[in-house]
Amino acid sequence: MKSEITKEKDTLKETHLEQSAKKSAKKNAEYAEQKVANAYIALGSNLNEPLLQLQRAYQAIDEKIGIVEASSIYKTAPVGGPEGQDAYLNAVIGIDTELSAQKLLSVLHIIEAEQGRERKVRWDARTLDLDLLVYKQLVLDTKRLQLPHPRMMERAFVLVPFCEIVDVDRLCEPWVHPVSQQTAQEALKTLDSSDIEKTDFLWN
Ligand code: A4P
Ligand code: MG
Repeated sequence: MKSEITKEKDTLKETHLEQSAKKSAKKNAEYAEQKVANAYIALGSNLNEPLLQLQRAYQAIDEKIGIVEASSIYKTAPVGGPEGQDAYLNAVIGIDTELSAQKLLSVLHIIEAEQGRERKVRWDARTLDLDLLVYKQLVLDTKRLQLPHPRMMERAFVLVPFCEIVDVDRLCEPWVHPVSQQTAQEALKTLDSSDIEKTDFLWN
C-alpha cells in the first residue's frame, strides 16, 4: 500500500504532467497561428532621405499587405549604374499574402510611385526600389515579372538581409532557390560582403 507521502508525490507528478501538457498544447497553438512569410521583397533607396523612404515603404506595405518579418537596415555601396551615386540603404521584408505575384508587383509599383520613383536610367539613384525577390517557390520568366528575382543570388546587398530573415520560421528545411537548389547562405559565401554595413536604424 502506498504511503501518504508517496500518494502526495504522485499527485504532484500528475499536476506537473498536466501543466506541461497544457503548456505544449499552448505552444503548438501559437505555432499554428504564427504567420510564415510566403514572399520576400527587397527595399533599396539612395535618394531623398533614404531612411525615411524605407520607413514609409514599410508602413505602406504593412498597411496594404501585412509584414511578417523585417531584416535590419543595411548601408551598402552602389553596384553598377552611373558614377557618383550615394550609398544605399537596403533591407528585405517577408510578407504573408494571398495576392497573385502579378498583383503584388502592381501594388509595389504603386508604392514606388507614391514615393516619387522615376525610371529614367537603369540602376540610377532612386528614391525607392521594391523588388519582388521570391513568391512562394514560383518560377516565372515573363518580361514584366521574373521569379525568383534574376539577380538576387549575385548581390550581397540583397542576400545579407535576406539570409537574416529567410529561415527564421522555417523550423526544418532552409530556403533553397527553386531552380539552382542553392541555399541563400551558400550563394552569399561566394560574394564579397565587406561593404554591407548593418545599421541600428529602426523601422519606425
Ligand atoms: N521586373 C521583372 N522581374 C521583377 C521582380 N522580380 N521584381 C521588371 C521587380 N521588378 C521586376 O525594374 C525594371 C523592370 O523589371 C520592371 O519593369 C519590372 O516589371 P525597375 O525597378 O523599374 O528598374 P531597376 O530597379 O533600375 O532595374 P532592376 O533590373 O530591377 O535593377 P536591380 O537589379 O533591382 O538593381 N546597389 C546597391 N548597393 N543597392 C541597391 O539597391 N539597386 C540596383 C538596381 C543597382 N545597384 C544597387 C541597388
Ligand atoms: Mg527594381
